Amino acid sequence: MPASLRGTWDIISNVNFDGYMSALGISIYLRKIALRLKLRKVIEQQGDQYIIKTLSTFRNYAISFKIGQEFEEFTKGLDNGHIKSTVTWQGNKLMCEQIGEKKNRGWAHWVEGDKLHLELYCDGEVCKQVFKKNANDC
Ligand code: ECB
Repeated sequence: MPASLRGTWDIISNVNFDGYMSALGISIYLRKIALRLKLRKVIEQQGDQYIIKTLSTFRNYAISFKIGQEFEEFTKGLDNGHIKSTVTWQGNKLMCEQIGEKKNRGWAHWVEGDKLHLELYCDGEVCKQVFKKNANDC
């Protein structure tokens, strides 16, 4: 069983977020705002059921899913896309495939030591984010 992703995690690095957002068709205006945000992930898990919240001072975003079960995702407040998403474990990585208008879209989460890693994929662009466990979260 891979390391638990559960907890509250605060971003410490964010590489090529702008490239990822550009691939999603986000306007320069929103990208400039988004690039300044200190993103937080709050991940809850009960068995195969997960909730992943992305929190910021500007907007929040949340998904809820069960491992291996396709769900309809509406990326409200992001690129406002309707996609079909499926999350599975591939080794120690929690991988999401997001089928829709955008090619090669998805993400991967994994834990290494006390860090949560995230890669966001869209149309050949890869954004790499790293989060550290929030000090108030045991
Ligand atoms: C929700 C905080 C970011 C708000 C940014 C606002 C405007 C920019 C519009 C789109 C930017 C594209 C993506 C935002 C980046 C992170 C949000 C969630 C990324 C994601 O798919 O996370 C997964 C994996 O943790 C779970 O939804």
